[in-house]
Formats: sequence, structure tokens, C-alpha cells
Amino acid sequence: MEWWKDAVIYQIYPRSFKDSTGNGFGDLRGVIEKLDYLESLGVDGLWLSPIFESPQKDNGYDISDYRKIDPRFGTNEDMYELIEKAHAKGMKIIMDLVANHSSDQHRWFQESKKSKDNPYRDYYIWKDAQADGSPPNNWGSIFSGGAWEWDETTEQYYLHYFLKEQPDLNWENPKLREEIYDLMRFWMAKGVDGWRMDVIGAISKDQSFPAYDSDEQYVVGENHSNGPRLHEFIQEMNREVLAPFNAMTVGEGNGSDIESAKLFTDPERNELNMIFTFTHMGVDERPTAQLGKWGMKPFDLVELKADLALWQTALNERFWNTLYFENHDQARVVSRWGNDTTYHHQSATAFATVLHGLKGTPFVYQGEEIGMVNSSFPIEDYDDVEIHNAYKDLVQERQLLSEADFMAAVETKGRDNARTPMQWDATANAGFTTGTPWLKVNPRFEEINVEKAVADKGSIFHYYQKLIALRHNEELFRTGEFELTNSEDPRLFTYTRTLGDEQLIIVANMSAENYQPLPLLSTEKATGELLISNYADTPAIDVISVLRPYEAAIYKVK
Ligand code: TEU
Repeated sequence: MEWWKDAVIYQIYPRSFKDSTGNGFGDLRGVIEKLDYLESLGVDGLWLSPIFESPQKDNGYDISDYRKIDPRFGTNEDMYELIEKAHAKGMKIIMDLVANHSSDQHRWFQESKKSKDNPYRDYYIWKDAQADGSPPNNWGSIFSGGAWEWDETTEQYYLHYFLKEQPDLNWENPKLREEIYDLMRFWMAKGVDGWRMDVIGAISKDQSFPAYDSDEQYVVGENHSNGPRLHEFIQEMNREVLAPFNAMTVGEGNGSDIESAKLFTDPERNELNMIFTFTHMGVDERPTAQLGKWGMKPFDLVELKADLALWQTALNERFWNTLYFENHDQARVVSRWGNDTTYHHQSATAFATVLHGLKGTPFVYQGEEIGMVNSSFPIEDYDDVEIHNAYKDLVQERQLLSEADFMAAVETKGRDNARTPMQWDATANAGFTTGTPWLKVNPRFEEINVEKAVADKGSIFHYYQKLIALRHNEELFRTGEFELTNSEDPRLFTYTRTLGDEQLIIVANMSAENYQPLPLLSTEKATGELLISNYADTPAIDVISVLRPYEAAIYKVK
């Protein structure tokens, strides 16, 4: 029933995964081609970022037809074939539901903007200007600037939390909600097993549209998520679609704290199975009202350990965590927080160890399993609209960041770091395409690619393969009680997972220097079994006295 609690799920960003036609753009036939590879990794489910018809203003997160696969990715028949072939290999298919907003090219919006009395008018959120003609309030767009766009035809503003080409859908309208449920039923009837739900925390808006009390012209804050009817809508979706189809669900819980996460994932509330939360990904941010995610501070391991421990403890018993460091919006963790030069292999596998040892469902993002790294491009070579809008706003218009500081932030955590083409081999364009890739390939593809990794038994790939197998075969990974140890140590990441008289001990030196002397790792007299480690000669738990740079291991003791 709850297959997702024993699963490791792999996220595919189809546009960058594998191009089967030579047009420089990944597609579904490319995913089908690589199912054997994904099966060999051992993953249980595939989450595909959106592949529906879209003008691609936000790389598919702006959908113009929810029932049609975008021709760039292939056809509906290709999708049905992918579902069938994935199922034949025991893998589930999870699609990306983008229901907070649609594309402005969706027929619903094309109708809605025609007139105030159009039947589709209330599929979106339209408001009059204030007396002086200014927008209804000072809500900001997450992609810079304001969240209201003026429409000359009907002389009203419409709301868009993201691009003006991504008008927010009006979930207050039961007809709109039924449209969403119906498109979900369409794909579930085709065999889709579940949904990742894009910014699902944002779908309910306070209908008084309260302005933020701020000196800033535009603000993104608490009004952008956890609105008054959010859980009512999710429970209705559960009754209408999720329960009847027994769908697996993982919501993107933007703005979620522990209390809202519990509301989303308490099984007794019949809402969602899991949500992605963001607090742990903010341990290198000094977010300010003006800079948002582009306000940086050095990575803080103590803060990361404390945040992960908080969620492990809070979402225990009835609740369930997602576990991730990477996705299509986050940079490559080995570059962002590890050491992608001298200790590339060691730090990539150290971060994998400390993540996959936790309680919850791990998500592996395409390329993470081979240690793909961040890129450093000139601004014009980036594709991401979030980067370009922020550059225009923060560097060019408001001069709040120097070009150098902004580019440093982009190279550390810009979304395109995750979106460079998947590196399959050392041939042209890393084997991703025979054409010109839509985004430049990372220059280290000859060193870092699937073909090399699969051939090298000591590679990051084989380490992930072993970690995933451990999660499938060792009950303690699923059920062991979490306890953080050495919590204040700025270099050592250690914790235990306990069930009865058995215990996993996870240890990692998250620094580039030897760590010694080691604190006592286990009070047990019996020597533990070394389940996995990222050095070939990691000693047994009762004799280990030093952890080498980024040395990580999982022991089982009883
Ligand atoms: O992202 C939601 C979101 O909150 C973004 O601000 C994201 O966290 C940010 O870009 C990180 O830098 C979702 C999708 O994951 C993202 O790819 C889309 O661009 C966005 O929604 C709009 O659909």
C-alpha cells in the first residue's frame, strides 16, 4: 500500500535527460532508451518534470494543454509506452502537476482575458486597479518584480506569482477545481501512479488580498502560501482523485514549516503522502527582503544537521519525510556544499550517505548519481528566466548586488547548474544529443559521465547503487529511530537509527581535513558490521580512529 515508504525515487528533467531526435532537446523516447540504466541503479519510481504542451517560458512549468504531451517531448503514445515499459520493470511513474498557474497561452486564459463576463473569467484572479491606477497590492513575483499584470482589454490586473506568462489559477472557482481533478483522472486512467505537485502550498489565496507591511515595492512572503482554504482544497482533491486512484503524492511545500507539513501529511487528514520542504536548503542563504535566494552566506553544517534533525524528529510516527539535496531548482550539492575538485568522489558520496541514512523517501536527481557538478557560464549562456530576471532587477536596475557577487551566487546555486544536459559518455555533447544542446554541456563531461561511472566499480554510481540496495534490504533504514550525535561539531556529521537492540551508526567527516581523534561512535562492545563506506579500507567501528577527508560510513551494530 505505502510503496513510497520503501522507495527511492529518481527525478528526470526530460528536457536535459536524453535527446533521441537530434534537435538538442531531451524527449520521452530518450527516457525510454535509458530505462535499463535506471533499472540498474535500482530506483523504484520516476518523477518527470512537466512534459505537457507549453510555450516553455519557464521550461514547461507554464502549461497550455494539460492533456497533451508537448511535441518537443514526443506524443501521448510515447508517454503511454513509457508508462507501460517502466511498469514492466517495476518502476512507478510520477507526473508533475502544475496547478497553481497555467500558461497564458492556455485556452482558459485566452478566453478569460477576452471580457469580464467571459465564462472562463473566474478561472483566474482578476482585480481592479487602486484609485491611482496602481496594482491591487504590493505582492511580488517570485521571479522578480510585481505579481500583478495590467490587461488593457478588460482594464483589470491579473495575479501571477511567477511570470506574467504564468497567470495564477483561481481555486476559489469550483469549475476550475473540477477541471484540474478531471485532467488528473485522465492521466491516472492512463496508468500514472502519482503526482509531484508544483507550489501546491500557494493555491489558496486570502480573498482580502492583504498588502504586506513593508517599505519594499514588492514582497514575497507569508501571503504567498498556506492560504485559508489550502487544506480544504487538498482534501477535496483527495476525495475526488487521489483516494479513488490510490495516487502517491508529494507536494512542493513552498512556505511550509513543520506545522503545515503535518497538516499536509497526517494520514488521518487524507491530504498528501509527503511534501518537499526547503528549510534545509537555506543553510547557505542570508535571505533578505531585497535579495531573496541570492543573499548568500557560507555553508553551515551545524545548521544543516540541526534542521534535518528537527524534521526527522518532528515528522516521526504518523508522518513521513522526503529526503533530497538536489532537484531541477537546486544546484549540484558536491559543488555547492562539498568539494568538487580534490575530493569530488568522497564528498559526493559523503552527502549521499548522510542523506540516504535518514528516515524518509530519498529523491535522486538526474546526474546526482554520477556526481555532476556546477557550471560557470557567462550570463548570456544561462537559460533560466529566474536568473535573467534577477540579474536585470538586482544588478542592472537596482544595483543591489555587484555583477561579480551575483554571478558568484548563480554559480553556487543557480537553477541551470542542475539543468545542463545529462552526461552519458565522453563523445560530443556528452552523448546527450547529436545536435546543438539547448543549454551548454558542463565542461567536465569527459571525466564525469555514465559510461565511465558504470564501468568503474568504485564510482559514485556504484555507491548510489549500493546505498539504494541497502535501503531496500535493511529494515533499519525504514524504521530506525533517528538520533543526532555530536550535534555542535562543525565538521562531523553523525547520527544513529535504532530499532530494538539493533542500530545503524552513520558517520561522515564533512571536511577536507583528517578528523581525529574520533569521539566514541558506539558504546556497544560487539563490533559492528560495516554496511557501506566511501573509502576502500574503512576500518571496523571498534578500531577506527580517524576519518579521512569526506570519509563516510554506515555501520550496523547490535
Ligand atoms: O518552484 C517553486 C518555487 O518556489 C521556486 O521559487 C523555486 O523554489 C525557486 O525557483 C528555487 O530557486 C516550482 C518549480 O519547481 C520551478 O521549477 C518553477 O519555476 C516554479 O514552481 C513555477 O512553476
